[in-house]
Amino acid sequence: MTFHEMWAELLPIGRSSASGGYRRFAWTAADAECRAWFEAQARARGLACEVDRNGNQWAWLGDPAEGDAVVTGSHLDSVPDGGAFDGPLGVVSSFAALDELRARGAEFAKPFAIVNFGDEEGARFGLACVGSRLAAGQLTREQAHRLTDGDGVTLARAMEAAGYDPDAIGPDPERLGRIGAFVELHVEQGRALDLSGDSVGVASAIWPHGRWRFDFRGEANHAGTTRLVDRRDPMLSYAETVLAARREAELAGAVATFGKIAVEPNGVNAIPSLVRGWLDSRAADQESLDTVVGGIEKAAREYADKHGIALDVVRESFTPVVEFDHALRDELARILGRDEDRGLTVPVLGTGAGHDAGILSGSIPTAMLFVRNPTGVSHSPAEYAAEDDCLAGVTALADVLEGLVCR
Ligand code: HGY
Ligand code: MN
Ligand code: MN
Repeated sequence: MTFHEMWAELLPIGRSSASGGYRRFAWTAADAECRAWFEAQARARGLACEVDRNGNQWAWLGDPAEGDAVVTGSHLDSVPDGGAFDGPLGVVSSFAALDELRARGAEFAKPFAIVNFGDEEGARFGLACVGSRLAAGQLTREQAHRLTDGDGVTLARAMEAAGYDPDAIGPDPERLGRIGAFVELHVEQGRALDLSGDSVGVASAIWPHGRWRFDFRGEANHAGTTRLVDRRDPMLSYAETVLAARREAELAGAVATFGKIAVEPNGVNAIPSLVRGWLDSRAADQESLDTVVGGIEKAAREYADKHGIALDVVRESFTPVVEFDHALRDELARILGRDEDRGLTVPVLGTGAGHDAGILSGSIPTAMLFVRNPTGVSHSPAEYAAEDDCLAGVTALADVLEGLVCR
């Protein structure tokens, strides 16, 4: 099956006809369909399929027990109304790159695998990269069991309902110890490659990033009869905090986003009793991120006091800065830039987006390839990459894998 055919087969799964975006959330029917697709692709290529204790899917060529394996892959889940490329491009390209290697007659000197990490986006349970975090020991079973979706369903119950054992989840050092290199191909979530005029780039680093929950508690009351001076309206403090987030981020050259909100009782004619807003913030370095989030929290407390509002701020997740393995990064750049007389032509870029490769970088050597995104738009139905660039990405991934696995 060609790249194009694989892409077409995956395209309808979990797509909302209303928005045109994807709703492939962890442990839902759409997720199960994606997983079935992955398994079918693996089996069609004679790969041995296994699901690890954390629900990540692996497709093996060769015996993993030999060690020093070369692994590639990404994720198939999405954010709410996400695009088609974030995640799936890496998985489809991995199968296509394997096909290209076989067509080249490549001889695999090491075990090789393609992986689909579970719940990368954290769209349902609020924490990103759950599958890789569990494997790397960066999230405990107890913490994972406590994660709850918007309907009050725990991650443990959701896993169980999908046919997986939530009591089996936990660190997987032995599995990770067998991997010599993990390479994740991903659509770029920015315009650096578009601006440099390149189809493919290599990742240097991931900005430190995290998610914080701000609970503003006031007093529910009648929207028509409560005098303005008598109100304790948490929406006001929340709104002022959103503006403060923008200001603080601008000052530090960082980003800060309130992209999700829950309001109680959520009635048009009721002053809210609770406004819960989730902040996502990222910066080039830890110090800037601390400054931004500290500044936002300080402003939020002032606004809350002004309106008689109680405020709780909880850090729900945090991922420190990731510097991808320098030797592997340089090897990728060397492989991809090898046939020119003009020096290194492959751009090496940092990103503000999180990835499983970033989580795993604390345990094993990891690297990433980015494919040009002409608009830079991501986490939106408008996310796009041209087919020519996707195919250039497949060739680049095949070149890299050939360099790593065939020697
Ligand atoms: O949110 C992120 O950066 C990632 O795409 N999970
Ligand atoms: Mn994403
Ligand atoms: Mn992704």
